[in-house]
Amino acid sequence: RPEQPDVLAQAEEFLDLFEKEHDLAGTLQSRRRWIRAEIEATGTYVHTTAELVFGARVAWRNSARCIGRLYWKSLRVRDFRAVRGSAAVAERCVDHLRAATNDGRVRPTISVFAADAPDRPGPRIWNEQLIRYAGYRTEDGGVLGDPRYLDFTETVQALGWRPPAERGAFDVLPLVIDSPEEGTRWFELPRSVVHEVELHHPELPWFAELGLRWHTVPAIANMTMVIGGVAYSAAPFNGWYMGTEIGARNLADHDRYAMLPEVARRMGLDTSAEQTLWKDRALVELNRAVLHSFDRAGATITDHHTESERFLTHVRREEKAGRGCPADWSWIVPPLSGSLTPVFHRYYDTEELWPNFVLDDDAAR
Ligand code: HEM
Ligand code: NRG
Repeated sequence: RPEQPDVLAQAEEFLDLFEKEHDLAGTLQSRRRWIRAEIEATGTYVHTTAELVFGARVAWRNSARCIGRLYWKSLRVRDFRAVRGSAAVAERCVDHLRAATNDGRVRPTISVFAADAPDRPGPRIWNEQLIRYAGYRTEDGGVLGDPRYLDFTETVQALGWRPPAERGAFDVLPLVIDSPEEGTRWFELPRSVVHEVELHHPELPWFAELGLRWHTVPAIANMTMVIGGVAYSAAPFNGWYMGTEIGARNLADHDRYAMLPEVARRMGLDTSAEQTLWKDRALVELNRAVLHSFDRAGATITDHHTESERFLTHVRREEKAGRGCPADWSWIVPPLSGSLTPVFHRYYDTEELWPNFVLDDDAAR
């Protein structure tokens, strides 16, 4: 097996880290021998529960694009490594949403399904996130719903999913799960686990008439978690939203819901020239509506100022612990009022550390 030395080297490196951060220096000799033998026999090895929990938390800690890492130690890890069939995975994902949503008081959570083994790949979740909205091409050449999921919506329809009789801008897509045992199947999410917030504005009464809404929980489902050379290809995780993700990107980007022209028109802004800054003004009100509505609904959300301060607290804590904190400036700086947040005014380590999350395509490391 050509991948063996690589797995072994990565396992050793992970055990080093585990020992170091648990004050166990040099005490895991028998565990190391065991892992070596297991890799020789099977090409891979099975993490202990403690290794899995630590590994998942550190994978979050090492996610250079994530501004929300201050609470990495409190990640809840659900161990479903014995689960590999498509239907069983879907059932646990539904459960994940229920537990993580917690009636709106969101809890950072990861569910870990069967890992890839040399002769037996683990299950895969095709959805980018557990909750996403369908996008449909309309007869007039426009799009209804989220344009980002036009292709995915077509794919699930080809698999047999049927959109609601009356299509809307926020139709929740089904889960699509692929496993070697059961193949590719789709599963409708029960409405009861899809917590959503209807958007309104603290001062602009017409805002609610736009009919905008968003789901409370962002749960990334298509990344592979790599711990000590073991690839967990299905390991959906969630935290809570930073408001700008919804207000400055999902609802504002011209290739997403593109709401700025409509918001500006309703605000009565002069849209005849860029230099009136009508886009900027509409963007602020859209973001205020997101934060205000989530708050009113008792749904966890943070603003970009608070989350930026927290992130720098995290960086300082990591330095105190004798660690660097890899961060990707272009992802960390919020897409609204960047220079008003302290994360804008500095540079970061860029070294890639493991464990980590990778997008499926480059999961090989
Ligand atoms: C990316 C915030 C929790 C892992 C991001 C981004 C934000 C963010 C704003 C950038 C997203 C974008 O621009 O599209 C938060 C907040 C959290 C949180 C506020 C609250 C607790 C978590 C958790 C994990 C995680 C629990 C994993 C266990 C990641 C990863 C990315 C990311 C891997 C990069 C995703 C990609 O490459 O597309 N996060 N996050 N985050 N976060 Fe977090
Ligand atoms: N921007 C994406 C979500 C990416 C991850 N963001 C988080 N992750 N907050 C969107 O849906 O808008 N998290 O695990 O909390």
